[in-house]
Amino acid sequence: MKKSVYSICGMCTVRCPIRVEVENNKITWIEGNQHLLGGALCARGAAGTALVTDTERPQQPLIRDGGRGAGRWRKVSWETAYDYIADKLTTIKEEHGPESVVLSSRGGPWQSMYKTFLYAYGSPNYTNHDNTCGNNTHHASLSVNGVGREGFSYDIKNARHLVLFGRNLFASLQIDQCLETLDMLEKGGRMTYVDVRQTKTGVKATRFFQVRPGTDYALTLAMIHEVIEKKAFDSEFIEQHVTGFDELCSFIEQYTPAWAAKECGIKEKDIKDFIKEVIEDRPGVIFHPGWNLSRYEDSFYVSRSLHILNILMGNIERKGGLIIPKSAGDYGVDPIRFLDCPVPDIKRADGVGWKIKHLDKGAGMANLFFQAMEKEEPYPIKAWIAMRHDPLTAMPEPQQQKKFFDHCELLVSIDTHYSEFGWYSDVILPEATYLERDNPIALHNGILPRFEFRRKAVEPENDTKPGWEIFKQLATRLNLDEYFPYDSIEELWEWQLKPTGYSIADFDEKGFIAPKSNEPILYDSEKLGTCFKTPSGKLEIISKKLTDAGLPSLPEYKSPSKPPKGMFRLVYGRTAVHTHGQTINNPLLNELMPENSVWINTKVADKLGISQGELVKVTAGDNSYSGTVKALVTDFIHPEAVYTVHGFGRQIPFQKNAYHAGISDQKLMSEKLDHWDKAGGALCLCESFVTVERSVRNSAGRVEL
Ligand SMILES: Nc1nc2c(c(=O)[nH]1)N[C@H]1C(S)=C(S)[C@@H](COP(=O)(O)OP(=O)(O)OC[C@H]3O[C@@H](n4cnc5c(=O)[nH]c(N)nc54)[C@H](O)[C@@H]3O)O[C@H]1N2
Ligand SMILES: Nc1nc2c(c(=O)[nH]1)N[C@H]1C(S)=C(S)[C@@H](COP(=O)(O)OP(=O)(O)OC[C@H]3O[C@@H](n4cnc5c(=O)[nH]c(N)nc54)[C@H](O)[C@@H]3O)O[C@H]1N2
Ligand code: SF4
Ligand SMILES: [Mo]
Repeated sequence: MKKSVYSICGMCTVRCPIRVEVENNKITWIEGNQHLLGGALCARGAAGTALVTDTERPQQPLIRDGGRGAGRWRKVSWETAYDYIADKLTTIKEEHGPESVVLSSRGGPWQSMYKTFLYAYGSPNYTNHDNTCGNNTHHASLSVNGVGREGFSYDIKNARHLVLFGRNLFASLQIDQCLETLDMLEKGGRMTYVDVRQTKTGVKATRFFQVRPGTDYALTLAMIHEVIEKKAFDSEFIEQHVTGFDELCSFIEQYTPAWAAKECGIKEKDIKDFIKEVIEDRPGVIFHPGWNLSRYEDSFYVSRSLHILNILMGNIERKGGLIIPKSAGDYGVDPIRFLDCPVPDIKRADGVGWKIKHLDKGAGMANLFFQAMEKEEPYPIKAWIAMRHDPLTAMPEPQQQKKFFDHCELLVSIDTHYSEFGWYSDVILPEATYLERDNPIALHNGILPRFEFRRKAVEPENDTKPGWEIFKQLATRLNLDEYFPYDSIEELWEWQLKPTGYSIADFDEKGFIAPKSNEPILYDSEKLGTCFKTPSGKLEIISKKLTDAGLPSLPEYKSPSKPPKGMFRLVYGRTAVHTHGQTINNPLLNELMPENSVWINTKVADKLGISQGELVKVTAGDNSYSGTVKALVTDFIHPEAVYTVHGFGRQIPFQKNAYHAGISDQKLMSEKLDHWDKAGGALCLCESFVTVERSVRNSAGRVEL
């Protein structure tokens, strides 16, 4: 029997809309939803077929038999696993209080389910991956605009100039934005790309700045300087919506393009020429504020200054600029319902919200729970449930983390794969893959909002279960049933959709429900004035929230330290064909990229006697870890830096393709678990230095015995 199913890709958390063809419960084709993506999909999206058939993922619930990490697992029924977890959670609650449980997840539109479970159980300690991803960007936007990272959509298609600071769009993919960028470039638009190395995005750009690592703030300051000097800003917009412009003007005087050129290692004339282009293209110039900016000590301020540049352009709520995402309500449709439970009124164990007041307490800071585990301050942490989160891959120093996790009595991994955390945990609950399960309905806010949901394409290959069922079952055993008012997914969908007047059948035609009108709504200036949730209600160049926290809004620029002699700054990123560590073992994607390499500048490599493709040994600054991979020798990386792709160097013996293939960047980041940006709340992952040497394993170096 053949069928076609609209769903949502789950190979990464971008969640592209897809259409899946199925024949006799086998997937024969996956493509991007024609109505939204014209069929486009990335390699990982297409490799979803291999995820379903992958036999090296957990196939039934597992309870640890040997020591943590020893890999001895007892196969158990779902009933046994649920009972085991519920019993432990009940005892932990009695002995240490409900707040001693942390639940981390990957965020996203389904997080209300996980939060509801945790909050109903009685713990405020929800967290996610954002301390190693978008925290700096999120808090930068909050401090300037009063809305978080998701507070703007980018109208790239209609822009005239897209400016990207290490936002490597064509490798660190988001398919709809890639398509829009290609359209924009084809229409004659421009793209400026800034990185310490050349990338898939840089080669498509009309202007490329290769900067010294960690000097982006200098470049953004010079750009602001030049925009102000050339009066290339929207004074009417600033007058109406912005505070702190005069302070900015006096602060910026010292940061000339000539100064920045020296600092960043680029040409003064190129900065000035860039601003000439900006003047021609304004207001359709988008300064992308970054995504994963867990990089440098001042990355938060880089993102803030990119927001300030957007403000100067006056591009907010303008065609080709930053658009406030519209919800169903803007189109006269009542919102869908989500599972919900108030956050328990207990101080968070990571200190966010009471000790650290200026950071968003929604997800707090995952790494700060480790201190609570060790010191039992403000109270003990005794359990960690990781739902679609792999702390040992996502955060640095996994060996150190394991010592902290040993203070816990219960570690649960709810995952489709064996994650590094799962392998170290006590119970693995295997979730059915995204192609084998339904998900609750989600709201996709955007320039054009839509309701969407993930629909099961095939029956599960193994004894795995969907998340909505896992949380319902656990909730039932803990007497939290009232927060999960459904027995089947159909009942949950119906409950969610009730206020909207739509039914599930309304998704059949296109796979989503969008407002009838295809015309984006743009708020007028008056309505716009009500959108910025800052203390003053305006866009704040000088943020009251930061000032109250004793933090500067416009700090003086500090030059990043040079690598110690014989060392290199380790920079990292993604490849278009893998998602973090989770796809390394996928047979199709592993074939495309079985291991990572280390990029190193040609001149530096020459000095070290390293040739193209030779093996090099890379060692962490504190000698705690080293790994050997091939060198990629290129002119197109700054000599102070070496670069590698994140996700490799995995240590799960069951994953034969991935096991010990390549090096693990998180293990090379010594002493970074507690090195974080106090203003932005993200770890400073690029503030790590490593040594690189020619490996003795190269043939010419081998000694005949
Ligand atoms: N050193 C270093 N650290 C980094 C990064 C880096 O580049 N270098 N990148 C940072 C960034 S940007 C991010 S976002 C984080 C990512 O860190 P994480 O959020 O931990 O990583 P993911 O790979 O997205 O997924 C986590 C887990 O979700 C599982 N998973 C995938 N699909 C499903 C599903 O459908 N259901 C369930 N239950 N589980 C599923 C995967 O198997 C994986 O084990 O890492 C950050 N940390
Ligand atoms: N294929 C694929 N796509 C993905 C993901 C994936 O795993 N795989 N993950 C998704 C997620 S979770 C995220 S957060 C996004 C991340 O998307 P991006 O924010 O674009 O992040 P990275 O890939 O980490 O890009 C890092 C780039 O920053 C550069 N860089 C390092 N130091 C500097 C510097 O000093 N200045 C500048 N200007 N650049 C510097 C690096 O060389 C690298 O090219 O990608 C998303 N898309
Ligand atoms: S970017 Fe690729 S892997 Fe991620 S959701 Fe879209 S198609 Fe899937
Ligand atoms: Mo991320």
